[in-house]
Amino acid sequence: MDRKWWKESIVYQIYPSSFQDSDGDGIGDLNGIRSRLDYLKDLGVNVLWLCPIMDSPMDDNGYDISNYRAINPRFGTMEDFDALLVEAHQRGIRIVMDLVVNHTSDEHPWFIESRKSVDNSYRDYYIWKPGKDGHEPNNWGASFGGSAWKYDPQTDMYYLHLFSPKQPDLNWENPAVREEMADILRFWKAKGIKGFRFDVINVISKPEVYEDDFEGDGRRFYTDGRNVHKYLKELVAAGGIDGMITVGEMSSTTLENCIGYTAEGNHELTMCFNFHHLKVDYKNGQKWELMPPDHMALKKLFQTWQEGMQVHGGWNALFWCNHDQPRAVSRFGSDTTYWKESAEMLAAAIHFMRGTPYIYQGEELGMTNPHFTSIDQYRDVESRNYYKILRQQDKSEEETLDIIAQRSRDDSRTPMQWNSSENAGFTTGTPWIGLADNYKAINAAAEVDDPDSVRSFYKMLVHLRKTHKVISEGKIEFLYPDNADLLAYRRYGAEDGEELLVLCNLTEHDAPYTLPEGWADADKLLGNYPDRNDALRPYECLILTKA
Ligand code: TEU
Repeated sequence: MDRKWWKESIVYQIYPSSFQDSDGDGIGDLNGIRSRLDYLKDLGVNVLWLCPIMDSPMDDNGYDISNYRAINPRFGTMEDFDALLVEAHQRGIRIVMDLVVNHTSDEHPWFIESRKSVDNSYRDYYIWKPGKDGHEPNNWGASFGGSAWKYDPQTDMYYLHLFSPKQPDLNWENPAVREEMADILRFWKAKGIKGFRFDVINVISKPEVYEDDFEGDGRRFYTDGRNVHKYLKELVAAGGIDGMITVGEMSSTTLENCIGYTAEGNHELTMCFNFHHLKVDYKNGQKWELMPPDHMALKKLFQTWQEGMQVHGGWNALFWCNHDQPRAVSRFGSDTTYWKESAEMLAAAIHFMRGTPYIYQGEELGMTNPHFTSIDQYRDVESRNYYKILRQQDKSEEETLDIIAQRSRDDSRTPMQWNSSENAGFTTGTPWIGLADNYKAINAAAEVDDPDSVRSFYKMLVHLRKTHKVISEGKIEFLYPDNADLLAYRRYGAEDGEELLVLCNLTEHDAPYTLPEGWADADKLLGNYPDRNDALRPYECLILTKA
């Protein structure tokens, strides 16, 4: 069985602005991360994914890059980065860089040149179109609200921006753009980077014709676009990164494309994020319309993607949370009565699946949404835009803030909770964003030495992945398809012959079940309740093992 190192790895995602501040300016930085490497080594993770640290005006918190070969001074210097890399490697930890290739900042020199004139040598680095009847070139919408086009008076034309107007989309049909990106990969590979996370990589290939979309916001025309696989193969080869850990963020993608992106013989990426399972609480498929998570839809999506990728040699990134998502325990579990049980059940539910698990900073502590009560507490461009949009839709202040509190990307961007001291030990200054209201109870100091803490449960999950090959190498089969409360699957078929049965109660009430034949005498490998019970208790996970 193939033993690619990233199949046995656990990736820890760091949002640098909120992880650890070392110089008291209220913003997390590289030296702060370096000071916490022993905490990460103790957790057992062996890969760190750093959200963007390259130079940026921070309109979208670093996903608007103005210099791909310089460190953003707010996070430190290139020397600080080199020191972090050395000390991480000394601990057997590899660093993965977040690379934003679909767009740049509008303050990048390429765009500053491009907008100067229609015959500028950088004009075709971006996507410029004339208006139509005095309006935008088409009716596409931007992810953060409004039109996907911004008018630029300098040349009386519009440029495309799928995200904020300060994030102009690059023109990947231009070979010069593709070579620029390959050279950036070569630069960071030479620095000692061991992998890359590619931001919205599946929208880089745009259509030949930019037609109106009367069925949606235009994404169907550029998602998994006509040349995306060709460009990815070319980028990986020219960047010299084949065989590194490379993970693509795939917005609104399909199983078929993700098999194409990650099947080893395709020499594209090693794994990818898809987000379908994180939309089961989107009413009418809309992020800003609330509904409780649809557990049956969640089960079916996990089964479809896990079993589908397995058949064709694809590889999943396994995650509940990242810097764009609310905290999982608040969203799919319980912030209150069953906080610990639900945090642990959610972790077990994905860590025993087929793929590479990702732990988002603070997830291992059971960090929750911050429960902000005013729009002034939010920093995210998307959240602040949608506050205005929702209020314009005549939603009350209270209803609007309730929606924002449950959906904002800032929910996962509040400072890491290290201890119960002021600002949770994150900074000695004023934090750039407020803390969650429960940091005095939920923090690393309270959990590191507690064998029954959420963090200790995560530490055990990491250990089991390294010691039970069936987890990283085995096949997967989902069970109880008609039981909406029970997420259950079997792992089997690895060289060591071990079989696992993973049972998770997704609800806050008891979930009766009957063990499959042949499992009555199986041993308990892990659980989040101290004993056994006929029915699964609220948010109970139970993992059984047999040879
Ligand atoms: O996210 C792309 C993306 O799909 C999300 O931003 C999503 O559209 C948004 O959260 C609405 O729900 C990537 C990065 O992860 C994100 O932080 C950036 O803002 C975005 O790309 C633009 O670079």
